[in-house]
Amino acid sequence: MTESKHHSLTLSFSSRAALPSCPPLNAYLLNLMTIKRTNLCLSADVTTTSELLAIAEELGDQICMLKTHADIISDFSDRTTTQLKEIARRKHFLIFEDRKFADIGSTVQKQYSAGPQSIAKWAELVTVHVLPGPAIVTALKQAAAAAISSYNMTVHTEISSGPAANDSDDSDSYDDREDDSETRTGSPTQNLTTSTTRPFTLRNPSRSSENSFGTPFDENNAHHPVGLSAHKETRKQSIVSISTTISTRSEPLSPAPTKPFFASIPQPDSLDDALARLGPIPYLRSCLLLAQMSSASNLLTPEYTAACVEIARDNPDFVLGYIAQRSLNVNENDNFLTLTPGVKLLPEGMESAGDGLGQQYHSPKQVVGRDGADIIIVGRGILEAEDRAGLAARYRTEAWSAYEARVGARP
Ligand code: 6AU
Repeated sequence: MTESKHHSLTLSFSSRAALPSCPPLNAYLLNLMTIKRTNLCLSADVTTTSELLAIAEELGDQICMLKTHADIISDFSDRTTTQLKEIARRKHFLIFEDRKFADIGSTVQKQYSAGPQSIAKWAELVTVHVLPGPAIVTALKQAAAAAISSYNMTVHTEISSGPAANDSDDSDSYDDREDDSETRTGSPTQNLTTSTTRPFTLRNPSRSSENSFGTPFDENNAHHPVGLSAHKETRKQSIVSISTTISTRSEPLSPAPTKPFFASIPQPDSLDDALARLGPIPYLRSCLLLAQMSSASNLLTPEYTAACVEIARDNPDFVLGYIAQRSLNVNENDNFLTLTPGVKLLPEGMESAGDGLGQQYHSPKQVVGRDGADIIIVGRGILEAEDRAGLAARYRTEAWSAYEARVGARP
């Protein structure tokens, strides 16, 4: 079978999503692309949070994926990712942190899950160099599984109250105990019992709090004695001795989907209806292997690329696909996605271009139609344009038309 005839080059994205072996995040993305009619990934290589959020807001409807370089954002913080995720949820695109991991397993686990970036919390996708060997992928897969089970939890908080074991109306110790109750923190699953002598109002004795799918609960807030408020000013009028027991327990939310969501897009269907049927972005994690680079004279040899493909085949449940210059699907079971950077709209008749710093560009039509890319990654071709929305629309249309022509969806 020749590479150009591989089924991943001729099947529609929704048909590839429906293949029984297609992992859930791949299936979600392929269906999302089909519904939004876009195979454009915006490379949002900007240096401030406000620029990042503005471009996500402006272009979010046109893309299937937004790629970040968190380490170039000067004011990167939790606020950056919280707000970016809110836009991604509303505008339906995946977030892809182009971290290019390249260290030993133990180190990449920490780079992925900890530190100021805590990438595993907010990015569905990351890039990985396989230079250190296959353990880099299995280590990240392990860290991703830990992140998913840690955040895919519901937290119930229960509060009960009863008479205090040691009643006291000592007004000096009252103030001390109140301070304690305000600063209490703890682990996700525990019981806290506090005894206090104070006037109180019980607002909601059986309140339970749940986090939403994919939204980490705030550990610091999880153990505050919700529902109780002390009123010092009424203390002299009525003093009540109580003991409050606060227990929190964590349990899994509905498990992450394990099957493709649906095989085909029902027609006719409005965009909003189809997106609603697809559902929210699942809390799943995958990676992309850097199998080929776009830069001139790079050192990723054909042997290196072949080794990359073997590592992907060994980990199809965590490797969504490749950063590559052409499709690397050859075997019958290969259904990896090919994401291609180094893409620019080129003047008529021009075959390629560069940026003077090693980057090499080809047109959307060349990379999708001729070389089998599924998704184009475009940065400066859009970011540096005066009319960014207009340029994004052109890249989107060119790449989507090339895909449709490739799979025969259009004559
Ligand atoms: O469109 P550009 O040239 O402005 O930006 C291309 C983006 C940059 C690069 O870091 C990235 O794509 N990139 C990658 C990725 C995605 O890993 C690999 C590669 O070989 N070439 C490349 O440009 O953010």
